[in-house]
Amino acid sequence: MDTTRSAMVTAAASGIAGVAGSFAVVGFTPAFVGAALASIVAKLSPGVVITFAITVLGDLGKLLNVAAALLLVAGVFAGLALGGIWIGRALERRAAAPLVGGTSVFAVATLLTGAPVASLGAGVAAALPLFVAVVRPLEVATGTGDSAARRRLLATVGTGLAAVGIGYPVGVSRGPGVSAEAPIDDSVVRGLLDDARAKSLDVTGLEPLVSDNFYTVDIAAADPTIDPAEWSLSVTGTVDQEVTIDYDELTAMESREVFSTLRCVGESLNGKKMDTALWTVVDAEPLLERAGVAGRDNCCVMLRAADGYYEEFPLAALRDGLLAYRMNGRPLPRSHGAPVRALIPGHWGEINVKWLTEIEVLEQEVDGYWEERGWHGTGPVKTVAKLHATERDGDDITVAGHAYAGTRGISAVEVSTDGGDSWVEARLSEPLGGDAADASDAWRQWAHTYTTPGKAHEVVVRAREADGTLQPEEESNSFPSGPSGWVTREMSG
Ligand SMILES: Nc1nc2c(c(=O)[nH]1)N[C@H]1C(S)=C(S)[C@@H](COP(=O)(O)O)O[C@H]1N2
Ligand SMILES: [Mo]
Repeated sequence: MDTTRSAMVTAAASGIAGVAGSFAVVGFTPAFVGAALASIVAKLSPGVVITFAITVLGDLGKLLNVAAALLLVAGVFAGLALGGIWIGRALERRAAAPLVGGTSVFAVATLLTGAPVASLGAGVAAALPLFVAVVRPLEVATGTGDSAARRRLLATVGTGLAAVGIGYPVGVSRGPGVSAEAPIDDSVVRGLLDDARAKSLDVTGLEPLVSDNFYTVDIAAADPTIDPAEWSLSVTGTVDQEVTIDYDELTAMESREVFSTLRCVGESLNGKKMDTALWTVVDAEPLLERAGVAGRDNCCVMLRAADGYYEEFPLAALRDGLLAYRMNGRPLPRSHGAPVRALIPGHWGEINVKWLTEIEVLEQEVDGYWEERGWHGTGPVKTVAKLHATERDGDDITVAGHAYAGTRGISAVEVSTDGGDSWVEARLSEPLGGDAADASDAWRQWAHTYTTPGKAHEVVVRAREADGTLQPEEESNSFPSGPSGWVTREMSG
């Protein structure tokens, strides 16, 4: 085999092994080269590209982002390996290939991730195929001429594949911990969750009042991993005195349970990025008081997070804000902002900052992460009634979904089965909460059963807020300030 081709194959094996080595050491965390590059690509992408990825591609966009980053980083590592091979040949020092290749992969990985230990995994793994190929004539490679070269190349590729075969499962085993499986020992929480289950309407395919599958939206490809013992939250900016509290102090504050719904400004009108959980929270206000912000009329605050995220919104909204550290009775999962996130009742998801580390009090408005990209998502949510489930029983058709109006509350959901000519009130789930939990920012379920008209027809759904206000009919896209309009669905007879 010609030496250029074998050098390329060796370099490719080295590149792939380097990625696998990084993954083996840290798993899918921000210190993994693939995740770091995916985040960098997403952060540098123009707003329109990101908006397209979110509103059109959804989860596929995220997958493509990570896949592209993996290819790119494996390619870069392969290029560095090739450089090592060439230098080795030029110097006629065979040991130079794994040394130069491995070291440069380590250096670039450290640059990308800022994590030298994880990058050591990348460097060492990338060096292995180079070592096999050029330094050590393995037993399998003893022999003469072409067949020896081919066998050596096989051993090289085998080394690369072995790195993936070992690195992948090892990295996966470093995934999120097992806290989500821990039993719920709080009987109040158990009672509230049981109550929510009992109040959930029984329609096939309708998600219960406490979501089984809570959506996630993240700017970074891999979520931060924060040890609660290392975490702290600071109130900074124009304050009388800066305040910093750690996890033990926060969880020792007076806490309560709230049912609260989150909805992403970037979702489609009848999309699936709206969910509800039972959160254990403390109020943000006592912290603001301690910082001397109580009497101030500062315009706004910037919330900052461990993933580099930042969102700015009115100080007034934070006065009603909550700091959540448990979700459905268990420690906040990593994917939802462990150990502590903000919940800002009635507002779009984006200012509900996860992995929260800093509250900066500002005197002037500035743009947050999404506003820099053209979105207007720092205000109250729009009212919506979604249609997600249909059930047929003989001539009976049941349609059902969730309705949410933030803290304005839902008083009714109205359904039309004739394209909007006539309307009837749907049945609503009992309000969540009661004495043991606040549910003033939680959705309701609705359902309506009717007899089929025997022909194709259009179902239309609309919500009324607690004060009777009807949600606007006019449709608008999610960009820039959230989807609005009445949800419609074509039904066969
Ligand atoms: N630190 C941080 N907080 C964040 C985000 C993020 O990317 N990083 N995404 C925001 C967006 S756009 C939404 S819609 C909500 C989603 O919260 P969830 O992932 O728990 O559903 O978190 C918000 N908080
Ligand atoms: Mo969002």
